Amino acid sequence: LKEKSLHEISHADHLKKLDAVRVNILGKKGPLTEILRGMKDIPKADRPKVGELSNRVRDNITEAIEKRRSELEKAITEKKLADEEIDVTLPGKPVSQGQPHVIQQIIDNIEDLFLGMGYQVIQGPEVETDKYNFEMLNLPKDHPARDMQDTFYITDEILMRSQTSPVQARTMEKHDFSKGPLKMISPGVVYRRDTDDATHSHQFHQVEGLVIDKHITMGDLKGTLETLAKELFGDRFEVRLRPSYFPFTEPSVEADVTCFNCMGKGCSVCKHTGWIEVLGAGMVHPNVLKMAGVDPEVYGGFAFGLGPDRFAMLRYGVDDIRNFYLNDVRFLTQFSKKG
Ligand code: FA5
Repeated sequence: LKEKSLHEISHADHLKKLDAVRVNILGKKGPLTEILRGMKDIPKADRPKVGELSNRVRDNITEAIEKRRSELEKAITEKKLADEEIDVTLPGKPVSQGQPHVIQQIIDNIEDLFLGMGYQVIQGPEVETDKYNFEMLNLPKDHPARDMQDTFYITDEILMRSQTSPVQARTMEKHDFSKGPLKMISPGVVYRRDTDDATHSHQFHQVEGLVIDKHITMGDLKGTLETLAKELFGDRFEVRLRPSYFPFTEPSVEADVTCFNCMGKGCSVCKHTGWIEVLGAGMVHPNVLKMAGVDPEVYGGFAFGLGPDRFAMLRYGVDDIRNFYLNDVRFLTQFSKKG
């Protein structure tokens, strides 16, 4: 019996089979239990011998089963590990990486340039009050120039800012001029009830710039704008300043850049003018300084507000501003920082 059992145990090739063998030999109906049950029919004198022998056989078999069980379990674990093995020498799957939006790339570029010239970068709220968006910028209620920027109103007093210029007023108010001049830029999103077309969006970006100090001149403004144009467009495009009107600057100018699409010849993108307007600027109006608590007899400065969306169109030859807002990844990945 022992030999037969040990043979069956060593040939059990998986755990279920081993268990069946165990039940067959050691179970209630197994041969060993049968022998022990039949003890009463054996002569008394032989009983201890038979008992001892059958116990030994049972111990041997139990031991063999346990040994075989751990062998089988070990084999299972080894197979599992072999299946899960990772070949670290295989080439990895390429992971597609995200990147800043092309307009954010232009804004980052502008920030780097101005930080290098000692400007601070300041953020302002997109939900603004009428006071900062208009009144503090020399645009009292019912001023006709308010129509220049058709505005989304939330209540009579609260609106979606139509320009980044309110950040000028907020910053001037807080600035301590005894500690030095004020030089800041403020990038952000603005909103207007403009009808969307190739160069207009109802939601777009602006970067405001402001410098207040003693003895600032129009020459400082011109030099700053030329540095900016060179940084962003290189020497490929011409920049022209033309007289304009903003209630918060006097005198005021607008800067145009050669239309990238027709290089000045005239096309539908530039409405046949040969130029694309990219920014408004001027010398800060004395009323604006006064309202912010700055003495216009002592201090003066320049301000500008540029449209990075238009800058991106010019730099990359994109003929419709709406492409920036459709968020088609095939369009956006063309402007990878690496490429
Ligand atoms: C202003 O918003 C003034 N706050 C700029 C300014 C600041 C002047 C400081 C003087 C001193 P304007 O409405 O022209 O000006 O807009 C400025 C720039 O924003 C434009 O030159 C253009 O580049 C961009 N822009 C204006 N409207 C849109 C639009 N609907 N979609 C895309 N870009 C626009």
